[in-house]
Amino acid sequence: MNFTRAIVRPPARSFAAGLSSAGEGPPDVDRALEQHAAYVRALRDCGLQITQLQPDEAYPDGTFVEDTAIVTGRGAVLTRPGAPSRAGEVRGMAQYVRKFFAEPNVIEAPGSVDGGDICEADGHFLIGVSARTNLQGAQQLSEHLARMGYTASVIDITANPALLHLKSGIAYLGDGVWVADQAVEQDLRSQRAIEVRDLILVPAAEAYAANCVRVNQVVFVAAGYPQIRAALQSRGCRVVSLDVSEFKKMDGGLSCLSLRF
Ligand code: CIR
Repeated sequence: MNFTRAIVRPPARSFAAGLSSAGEGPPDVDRALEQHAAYVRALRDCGLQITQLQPDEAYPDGTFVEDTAIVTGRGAVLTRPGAPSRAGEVRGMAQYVRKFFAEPNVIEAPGSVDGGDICEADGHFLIGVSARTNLQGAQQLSEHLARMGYTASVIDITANPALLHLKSGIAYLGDGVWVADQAVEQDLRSQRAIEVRDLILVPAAEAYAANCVRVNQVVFVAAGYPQIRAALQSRGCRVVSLDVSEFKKMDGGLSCLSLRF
């Protein structure tokens, strides 16, 4: 898929009050803003037009915009995030999603979905059932996607608490190429509806780097993970390394910082 647009929201001054299990201490907000600006520049360098929302002090996790909507080539779904402190983020995002997608579908209670649990691979959507995305949410999302002509299947990651979201542990790079954490490798390989032609297994020491993102002709990878970088380059990928250390402190990564479509 060729992306032409992205929606982003820089972190608010309240960023450090967001949810985190990383145990790495509070993020430096000024540094996070610089890292976010570099991320946005990298998206622009890929030819994307950027819609940049204002930081919102009321939502310290609001910079992780990916969790609030699923945007596809055929329509959008506004999510219902699984963390109560993040529920209100969707309202702020909805008006922007509606600028680009007429009548987005919505996830309703008791369903919950975080966009970080959704991974698209050539028209098939893997839906992670996690501490944030429940079965009812996965079911509702599957039905919305089916009406758009997509297929979907579920991967249950609840037995892997180290993975906040499905995409904390996998990334699809196109052409049957996957990056995966060992914890989800077998689940991924057992999926019938996807092609796993090449799987880059992420070493435990570089687990965070599993959350990489293909943006048109390049792959964004977190800086500081040389094995993943080398594995991608050896396959001919053009890698863009981005320092997201301050977002890692808040359990976030490269994919969660934008909605790409
Ligand atoms: C949270 O716990 O919701 C945020 N601190 C991090 C969300 C990261 N989102 C993502 O990976 N899609």
